[in-house]
Amino acid sequence: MADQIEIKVPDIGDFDAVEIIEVLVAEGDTVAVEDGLIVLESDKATMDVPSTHAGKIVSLKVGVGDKVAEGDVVAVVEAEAESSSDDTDANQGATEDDASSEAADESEQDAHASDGEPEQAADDDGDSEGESVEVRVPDIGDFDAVEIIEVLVAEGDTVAEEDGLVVLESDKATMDVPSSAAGTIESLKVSVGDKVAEGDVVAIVASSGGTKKAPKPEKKADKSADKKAEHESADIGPDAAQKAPAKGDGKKADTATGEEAPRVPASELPHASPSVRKFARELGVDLRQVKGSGPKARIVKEDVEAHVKQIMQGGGNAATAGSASLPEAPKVDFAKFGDIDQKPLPRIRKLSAKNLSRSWLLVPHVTQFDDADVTELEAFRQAEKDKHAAKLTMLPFIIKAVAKAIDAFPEFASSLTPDGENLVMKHYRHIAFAADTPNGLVVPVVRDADKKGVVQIAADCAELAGKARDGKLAPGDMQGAVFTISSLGGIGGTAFTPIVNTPEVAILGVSRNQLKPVWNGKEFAPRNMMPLSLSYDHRVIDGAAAARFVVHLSGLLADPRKMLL
Ligand code: CAO
Repeated sequence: MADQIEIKVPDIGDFDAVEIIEVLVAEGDTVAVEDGLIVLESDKATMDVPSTHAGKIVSLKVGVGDKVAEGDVVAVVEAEAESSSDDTDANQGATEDDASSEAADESEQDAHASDGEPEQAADDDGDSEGESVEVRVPDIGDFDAVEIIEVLVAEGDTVAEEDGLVVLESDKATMDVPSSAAGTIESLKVSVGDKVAEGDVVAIVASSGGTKKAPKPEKKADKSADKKAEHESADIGPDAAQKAPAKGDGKKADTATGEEAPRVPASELPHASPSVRKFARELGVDLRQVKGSGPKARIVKEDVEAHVKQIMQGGGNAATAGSASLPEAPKVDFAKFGDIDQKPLPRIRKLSAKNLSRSWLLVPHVTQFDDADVTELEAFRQAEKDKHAAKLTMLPFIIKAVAKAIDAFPEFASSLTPDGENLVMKHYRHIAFAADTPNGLVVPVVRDADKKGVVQIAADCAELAGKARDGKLAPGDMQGAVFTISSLGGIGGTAFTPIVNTPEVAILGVSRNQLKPVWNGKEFAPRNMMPLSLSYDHRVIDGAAAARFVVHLSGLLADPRKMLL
């Protein structure tokens, strides 16, 4: 029988409570030994946590925004026989606990062996302008003599603090060594293929000031205090704690707005270092479309740059062809005009900003407006709303009606293939709804809305909205939607133009109901009208189809009995 193995965060060195910035797999995926499961980012480095066993992910224990430390369980893998990367686990009967306690013992030894934080030439007060700063390999935990697989800078390059200088790869992880100072690379001390260990000098940076505080050796002597301090500093960041879908790059969990791109099994994930994946993410590049020129077809930074250049020159795929290069936003010194301050964007807002701009740039949007007469529906809702455990708002009725309307217009549950040649028709009816949270916009998904009654959908919405508010949505809660509803009806407004949540092809905006005089053939009668704003991808949906869809949907909302047919 297959063993269920817990994959835990290894000794990741001088880090405590590190944030997960990317989840590379989803439950049900098959992974090989060494396949990255998640990407961690501290203030010192970005690193992958790879699987120690090959097999199927039966349970994923973390999501984007979670903070994890050594020993935390990342996932449970139903292991294939002979799959462990751990030599000590040659005995197939060994339990994961055995394996991990051995690993923990080893880590412990390493931790002691590596006591003493690498010293850096920077001043602790951060005022180091004009100084030469030695950037050294930090405490990288359970690693010794790790190979440099990529050098990201050259002498003379200007770097910002935190820019990756080299990428290290051990049998357990790939990680960047970032610069601890902003400035110019005065001299580079390593090259690809070199093996380095903690404390080795990677480069000397002529600091332009603002050097990051170098950790003192004595800090390491009191590791608990050190970890506490780091924990505190980690907490300064946006406490998003919001699990986003594991998707995009390997269903990269890097969107908070729901679907970004079809999830990719871990086995098909592009081979790239964390820094390159981060770079690609920042540019909105799907690494699966980039050809790797590095060893074993690994994608290097230049490949991503070349890919972007090709697209900007009009050589992209159908989805991006014709894009012209965009003018850069001007840098304005607002302080010239008055008092200002600056605050970091929460992670979720940054992620949704990226997805929204990509969608807005790539999708030719049209918005179709209509008013649905919900007089009968609202009377029915009022009569029913206190009879059920979950709050019966308009939203569950709208979700049900949309699922039903899609049955009549199935292209509203389609996606354009990236080459623009085909439509993927989806035969399931998972409907997403935008939820406003203190950390930004998230888009949880009600599954199989066509097969559920409105009361059940209301219960699902209440549960998902609660999880969204508490930052507890699991990756799976935000994946797989075919259509999104953005309801601002509880807030107000008469109409708006929502942005399609690509790769979906349409989104329904709902505004606040209004009593309006409606001509019934004899007289104006007061009717409760719900404003609908349907934005759609005009590459996939024609204006006539959109108008028919909205009219059909309005008909369902006007006479809820039709939803039963
Ligand atoms: N007209 C009038 N009243 C409406 C309405 C409408 N179209 N839609 C909802 N309401 C009412 C509800 O019935 C409820 O009233 P009662 O308390 O008297 O029953 C009240 O407004 C508040 O509803 P709600 O917000 O608690 O529940 P909901 O099901 O309507 O919405 C959710 C849930 C999660 C969608 C909502 O809370 C939310 O986050 N909305 C914002 C979504 C958003 O930000 N969209 C923009 C995305 S960018 O395109």
